Parts: sequence; structure tokens; C-alpha cells
Amino acid sequence: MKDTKTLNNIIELIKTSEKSRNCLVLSHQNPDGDTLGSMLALGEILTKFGHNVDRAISDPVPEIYKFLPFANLVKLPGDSSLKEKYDIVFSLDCGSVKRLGKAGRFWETAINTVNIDHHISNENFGTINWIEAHATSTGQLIYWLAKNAGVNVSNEVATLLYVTLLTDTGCFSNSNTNSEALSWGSELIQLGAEHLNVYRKAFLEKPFKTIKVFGTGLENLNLIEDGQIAWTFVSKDVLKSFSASGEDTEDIVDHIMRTKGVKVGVFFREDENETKVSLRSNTDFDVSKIAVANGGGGHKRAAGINIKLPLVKVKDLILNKVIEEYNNERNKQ
Ligand SMILES: [Mn+2]
Repeated sequence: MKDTKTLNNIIELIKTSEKSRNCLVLSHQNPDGDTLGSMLALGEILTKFGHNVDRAISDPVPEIYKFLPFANLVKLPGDSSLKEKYDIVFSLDCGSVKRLGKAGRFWETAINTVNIDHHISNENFGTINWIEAHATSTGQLIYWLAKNAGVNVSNEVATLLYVTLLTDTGCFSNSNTNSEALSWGSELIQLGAEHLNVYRKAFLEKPFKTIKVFGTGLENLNLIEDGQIAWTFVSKDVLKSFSASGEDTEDIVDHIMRTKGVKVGVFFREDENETKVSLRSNTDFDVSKIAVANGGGGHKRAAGINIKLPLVKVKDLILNKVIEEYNNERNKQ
């Protein structure tokens, strides 16, 4: 932790209020395990200080996180039991007001706004901004807050913070998996984090339909260009036959990138009126250029496009572009 001064300001704001305050904790839209775990943990800590706490997110809690402690308390921004105006609103793991989605309206009317995050790109949009770019997860900031405020970290809070750690280290597989991350994980387990249950429920378990759709994605796997480009697809008939949706195909593209020798991966998902393309690269080959040139977007190593054409047409169109660009790059080297 580097910014002790800001942390102390936040603790002062929480502690010094004699009477209980109306607090609201917010996640970014399409919540992941870090934003959600941080928000629920902070909500619980604030209640320990006697404050009235509401929790809101622009989108519903994803199915895989519904088992988390206090997840049942989360409300959507339109919920009539939410107040018009709060004394303190907290934003967790969110880079801008825009990313709060519909829940952003509470930010505009709040008396105090506290922005807690670990993204260097954070827009500092709060009255208090506590950004620790070196932290493993935003949950780690909540842990520091609890420790410094002298709050007892319950096993429920430890479980929530453990979810933030697993999410942002990719279950201890990303490059931010270092000794600090592991020793923090050890502390959380000592505090009673239900680590086995969390790993199984949030990261391992999938519904039957997802496993079946995944199988189809692997069944259709092809290698081209000397095994350096992998591509596969899932048709709308397959999705329909398992009563599955786009969500059930999310792991496929990353999984095909595990094929030895593969540098670029392309996944096609056929929807009702369009085809969704996911592109991946594990080298310097920039897939976002292909995405942008075809009306999509993304990053160098992960990009996507939605095209209002049937799968058969999109498949040839995009694969030809990928092969062409890939060979252009190869010839330059
Ligand atoms: Mn995060």
C-alpha cells in the first residue's frame, strides 16, 4: 500500500460520523469477481460501523456468484427501495463513471464519492480517489482498509476477498501471481475463507449445457497455416438444441489457444441475425487491427466483431483476412 494518506481520509470519513450514514456501494457494469467481491466485502464492513448500506449494480449478479455471502442483498438501479440520494457512495474496481452504467446516477447526487480501484487508467472521478495500481485486486485495498480501520475480517469477508484474488490472478496463473499475492491468500485462508468451495463454484463448475456446447466447439476445431492458426465455431442449431446462449461459449476461444504451436485463434458463434467473431493472439500479431477493419474492436491479443451475416459467409471472409494479415506479418520478419 502506498497512499496511506488517502486511506486514512476514507477511514476518518467512515469512523467519525457519530450517527449512521446512508451509504451505497457500487460495482462496475457486467460485474466480475473483483468488483463484486470488493463491493460485498466493503458493504459488510460499513454495516459493522453502524451505517445503513445499500448495494447496487447496473446488471444482475452473474449466476456463478449468486452463492457468495450477501449477494442476495444486491439491487438493480431501478429498485424502489433505493434512496434518491446517499451521504457516501463508493465505486469499486471501476475506471470511470460511465462503467458504473445505470448505477452512475447515484454518483452524481451523492454528498461524498469514494473511488477505490487498482487500474492505472482510473479517471479519478471521486471526491476521494484511492488508486493503488500495484495491488493484486481491488479486494486487496478493502483488506488494507479493514486492517487499518481495526475491523475484524469475518470468514464471510475473507471468502469475498479470496474471490477477488482468484479472479484477478486468474486462479494464480496470471503474471501478477507473486509471493505477495500468495501470502495474502494464505492470510485469507487463515481468516476462514472457504477457498475450496469458492474455487469449485465460481471457477470450475459449469452447467451441463455449457460443457456440451464446449464439446462441440472442440469437435469443430481446425488447424490451418502449418498449425499456427486455430479456428472453430458453434452454430445456432447447436445452441438451440442445448437451450444454450452466447454465455455458454465464452471459454472456447481461450481453450483452443492451448493447442501447441497455435499463435492465432478464431471463434465464430452464430446467433439469430448475426455472427460473433472472437479473435486471440499469443504473439505480437495484433488481432485488434482485423477487428477494427471489420467494424469491431478490442486489444492486441483479444478482440471481437459482430457481423450481420450468416456464419458461412463470415467464416470465409474473416479467415481469409486473418490468413492474409498473418502471412504479411510473417513475411516482414
Ligand atoms: Mn480488478
